[in-house]
Amino acid sequence: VLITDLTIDTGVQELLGKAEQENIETAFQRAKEQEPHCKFGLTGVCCRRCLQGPCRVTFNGNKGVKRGVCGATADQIVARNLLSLIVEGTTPHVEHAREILHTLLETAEGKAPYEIKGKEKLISIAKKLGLTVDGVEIDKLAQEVALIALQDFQQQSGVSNWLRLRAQDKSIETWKKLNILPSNAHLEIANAINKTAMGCESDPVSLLLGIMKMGLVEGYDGLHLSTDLQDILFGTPRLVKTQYRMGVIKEDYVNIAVHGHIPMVSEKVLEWSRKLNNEAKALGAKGINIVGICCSANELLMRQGVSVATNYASQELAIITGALEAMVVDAQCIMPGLAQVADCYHTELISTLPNIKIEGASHIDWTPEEADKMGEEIVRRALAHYPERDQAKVQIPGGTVEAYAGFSVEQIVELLAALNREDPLLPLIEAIAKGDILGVVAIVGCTNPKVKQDWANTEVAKELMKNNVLIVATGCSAHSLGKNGLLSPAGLEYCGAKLANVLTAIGQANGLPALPPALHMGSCVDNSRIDDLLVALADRLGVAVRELPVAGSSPENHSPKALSIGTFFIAQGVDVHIGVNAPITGSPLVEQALTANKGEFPVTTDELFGGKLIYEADPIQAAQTMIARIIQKRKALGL
Ligand code: BF8
Ligand code: SF4
Repeated sequence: VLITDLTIDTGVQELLGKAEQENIETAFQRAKEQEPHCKFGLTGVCCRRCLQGPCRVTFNGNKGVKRGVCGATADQIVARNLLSLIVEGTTPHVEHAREILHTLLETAEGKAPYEIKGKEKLISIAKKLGLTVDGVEIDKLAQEVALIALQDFQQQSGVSNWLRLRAQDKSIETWKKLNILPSNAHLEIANAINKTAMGCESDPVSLLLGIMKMGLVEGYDGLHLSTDLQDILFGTPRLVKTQYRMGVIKEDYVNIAVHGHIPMVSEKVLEWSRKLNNEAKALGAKGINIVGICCSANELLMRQGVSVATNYASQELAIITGALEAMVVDAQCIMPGLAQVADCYHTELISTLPNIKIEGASHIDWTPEEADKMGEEIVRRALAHYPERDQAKVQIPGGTVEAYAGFSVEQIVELLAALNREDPLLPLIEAIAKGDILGVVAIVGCTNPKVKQDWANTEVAKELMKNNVLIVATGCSAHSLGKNGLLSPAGLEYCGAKLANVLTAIGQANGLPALPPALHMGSCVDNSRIDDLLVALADRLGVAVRELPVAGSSPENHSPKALSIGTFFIAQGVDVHIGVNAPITGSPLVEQALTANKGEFPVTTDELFGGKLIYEADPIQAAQTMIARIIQKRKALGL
């Protein structure tokens, strides 16, 4: 295999060459070793739910065994497996939300060394929750908000508070009719696992509705709750400029990479790196340099302007630069293979969450109360490793790319207010109505070693921009765009003239050369921000979210989280494209229900919710399919 077929990131290509020379294995090679993939697994018809199996049933609809030992059919097995996968996507985000909830609560009660930086967000959320705000101290208010959030993990009936806070009334009506309104995130997760257990639910339609319900748990008590409480604790992101690519790792600094998702960990590491910066100078370095990987990168980038080394598929390669003193990880998307790579260098791999230990890593516990102790210990260990760095092994690919980020909804509205102070959303709506902006597509999700890294993400984005579609981005896809100049005003060269004019006008009204063609809205939990933007636009227009000319796209999805997030958006009536197929094609029923492709199965998510799943590996075709749907939705709106 040619290295240039694995990734379009030239820095990663260079490091893959170094890995080969040093005989170090990475995910890119291991992905090839797994080929060809088992068709039963790929199509979702392998069941391991009990010890009478594992059972594999036919995946081509005619030949082979039609039922498992218990009598389960392909439709039943695929639907059950998909619900399991969606639960595994949702649960890490719900855990993430629970961790931030407890941190906020302990901070409000004076037990944890964090500070409530997002006072405005706190007040606006408290008001929306119906709390008395006037004359109430900030800590008291934060405690009240956190306790209302806690009910979403405790109440045995009623509807999730965060869903009622953030969802459009029109959507709530739809979900109520289908009886899929969730109450308590933990209860819904337990309920879904119970459904999928051997000998429990086998009605594929009910399982599919369970999938949609899990999408709502993901959306409100995963994504929205995490973002809202993080903004309260760490502040709402504002426009920042930063740098992308491996070149952000600096040879003459003590380098610490933060990788994972939980900003309570990465913010503390950053804080202590600033406090102990002079100690690095005493060692002969110029200072301490924090770089980000995956969504920890997004969190620190959005709020602190920290630069981004790389995204998911190439996380191991950051260590292969030989210049990382430590890599700090917390949860989600942490490859176990990192430990093996770190072993070849002086880099210390450090895990932090009490419930998530990594074989071969050292561990320093993060708890809200002990967060400072953790931050200081991590930075001190990195300092201690600096003299151990083997200069002969250091190779940092040169070059960085400028990027803008920090586009929270609050920031977008503020930028638009420069054009219309009384009605900031109006200029955006007018641009959409005139067709200067054809529609909005969110490019979200991962990179996946099965796909040439960053290629599909950037190709989909470029094809859409060319057709005057405004791009918003999150997750590792946003990193793909950042590495390739699409988060910078320089990327306007890829836009259609109409879109470029709009972005230039908004930028210049704010003293910038232009806005970039893709607006970076944050981490994967920050897909909530995209949802907030859609709800704000729909409310302003007096329509339902499902009527908006918008879509979501995850061209290089790998994580079940991308699927649970996608489910959330389909439930709102937004089409979702994936470039790597989900294991559903073994069941015509499940496939038809989600993709609305013609078949005998009568009920589709498109009919029930207004959104469907689009599977398309070819990026240009995917963009065209989304554009066709956007045009269809525009016409229905009379545009
Ligand atoms: O939550 S985009 S590879 S890091 S799953 Fe993972 Fe996918 Fe990256 Fe962030 Ni999101
Ligand atoms: Fe086989 Fe049924 Fe057991 Fe699945 S639940 S492994 S299909 S017997």
